[in-house]
Amino acid sequence: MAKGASWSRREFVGTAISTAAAGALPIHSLLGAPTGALADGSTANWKDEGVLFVDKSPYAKLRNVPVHAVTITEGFWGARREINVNSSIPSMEKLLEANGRMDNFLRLVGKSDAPQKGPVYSDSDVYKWTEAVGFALQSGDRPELRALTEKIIKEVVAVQEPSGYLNTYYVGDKAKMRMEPDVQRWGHEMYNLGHMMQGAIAYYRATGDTTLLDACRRFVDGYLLPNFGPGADKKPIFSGHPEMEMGLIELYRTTGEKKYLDFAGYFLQGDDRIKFPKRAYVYHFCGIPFTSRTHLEGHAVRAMYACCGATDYYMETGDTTYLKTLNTLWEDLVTSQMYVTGGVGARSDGEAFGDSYELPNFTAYGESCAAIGNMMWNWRMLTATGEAKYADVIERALYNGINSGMSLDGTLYCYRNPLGFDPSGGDHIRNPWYDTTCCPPNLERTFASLPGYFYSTSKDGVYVHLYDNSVLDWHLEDGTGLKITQKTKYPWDGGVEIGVSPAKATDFTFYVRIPGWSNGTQVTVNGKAVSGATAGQYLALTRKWAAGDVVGLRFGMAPQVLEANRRVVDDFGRVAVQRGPLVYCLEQVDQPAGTVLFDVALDLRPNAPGKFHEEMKSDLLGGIVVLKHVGAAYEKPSEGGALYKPYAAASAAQDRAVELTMIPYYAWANRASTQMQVWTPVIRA
Ligand code: FUB
Ligand code: ZN
Repeated sequence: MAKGASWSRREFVGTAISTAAAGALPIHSLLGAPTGALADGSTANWKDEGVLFVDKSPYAKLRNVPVHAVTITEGFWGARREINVNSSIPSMEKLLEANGRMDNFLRLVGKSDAPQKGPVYSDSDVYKWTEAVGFALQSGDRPELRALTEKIIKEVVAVQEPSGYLNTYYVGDKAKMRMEPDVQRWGHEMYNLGHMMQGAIAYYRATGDTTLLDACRRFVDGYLLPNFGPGADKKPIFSGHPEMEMGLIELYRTTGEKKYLDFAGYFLQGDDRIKFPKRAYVYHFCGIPFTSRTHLEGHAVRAMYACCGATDYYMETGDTTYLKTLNTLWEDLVTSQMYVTGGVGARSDGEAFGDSYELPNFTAYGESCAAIGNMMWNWRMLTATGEAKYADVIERALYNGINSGMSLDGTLYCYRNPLGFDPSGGDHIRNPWYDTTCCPPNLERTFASLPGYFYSTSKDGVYVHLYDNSVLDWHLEDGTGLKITQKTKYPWDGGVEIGVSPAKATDFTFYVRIPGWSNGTQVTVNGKAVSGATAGQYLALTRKWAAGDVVGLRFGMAPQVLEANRRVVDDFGRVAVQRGPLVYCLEQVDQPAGTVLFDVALDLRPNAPGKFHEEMKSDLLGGIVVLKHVGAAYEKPSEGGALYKPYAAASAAQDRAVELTMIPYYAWANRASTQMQVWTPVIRA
């Protein structure tokens, strides 16, 4: 099996170098198939593969549109993406270097003396960063960034052993631990490889370069498949941290090699030759049949990534037991496990889902990676079914619980994304680096891939899921060229003008997403009103579309006050405010002097002075709409008061009016470290 386990360092370095030379060979030299050729004989068009390549997936209702086909121009996401590619991605590369992530590779080929640094999953940081670059380059070449990434990829593949094994942690003395049951459980070997595949595929789809992809295939074909799997002559695997499943299925889609799909199915099924305590199957969210699950539990990122892999598996196999389980888990998500921000994973302890309705605010974990996993899963469910409810979750997570994860200047990151915060506890919520730095490059790959989430095509037309200034330059599934242009100030304003221009007049359906939060939506086609817009559905506009057609959308953006299910005890007696897709919060720094944030309430009594007054502040937090609200502050501050006292009904006389200012949640913690809350007490009557 892993011969490298017993090699001396000298032998190891020598063979690693020869493997590096092999890594430069085109894929056919190693695997007997011409570069870009799929197993079914067709030729891969790597440039035109989307975030997911589902064009041949029999049970995917929608196809992805390649990232390069959508150009997001200036506006909300345009600004975020500029910062991502100009600041976040380059600064993260420097941090990866500075924190030894590349030395971990270089040491193994004698190019660095630095000791191993970082946790067992440190290689994945480099792969996620590579994936971010891959997506960024899909939007247009950046020669310097490409050259740097090529160099990094070469440094990575240089350490691959002849067996195909590639991991910088289980080397030297630790090599003998490879794939031991406890290492499978905690060692992240499969997790690292899953991220390597995703990074390799994104980079391949940007450049056609298969160097990293070849290395992934060598790992799977040379090391894993001959030794591990369901057969009696093979050892069992426990994936430990789901991730590998979706990596393998994308590898299947990229190469057409069914063995990768089958291997993913094996992971999703679990292997009962491995016996761990019951809690392991909860925490790791793998190891037992995925289809036996009825509840989201355990480590949130693991659960979300497992759901991604399972949805991918359903799209390839049509196995309805998977779909049934996915539907059950999704209902669990949206009825009792998801924050209003789209964040998931309530507990810090175990970075885990809590019990149903356990959604604390101040102690919320809401890891950025988990919100990203939520978006990725819902993207797969949307792709499988074409149902708008999944796009609603994507938008909620993206604008709020994901977008909060990166500072406005793109250099600081949240690991936790709580919905209430008091800095007096000493918690630094945004940091440039974490030793477990899973979230920063995850955020970077997400923002870099964003153009790929705007549209999908179907047999009968095209779907628009997200709104922002952008140009789609693509085609219908019958090959007819299609240009779609969006002009909007979304999410600040609910108007969107969409130019729809097929290369020739063509009958098709343009599915326009009417967000679940919207009400009173008005839709026009070439100035004529169209009825039928229903919140939380796609409006099907079927006609002969011709160059110059224009769809007008106007979503009501009046702020909405939300209350949580009463079972969410932490939100009881409190409300949250949402405007369009954005959830709002209060930060202490915006409130009038002398007002203590944790002693205020929103005043929603029928005769209260005013509900919410909107003000565009171009010079604040990158340009935001703030909401002003005349609320109430308790005359007697609660701090220092009795912990318990006889109950007395609240009376207006105990309060004084105070003008409160709310900002979008994603923008919190970008100024001084200050108190924050999303769910605020309310005076109702
Ligand atoms: O275990 C790898 C990553 O580190 C997980 O996905 C995150 O939750 C963090 O624990
Ligand atoms: Zn993370």
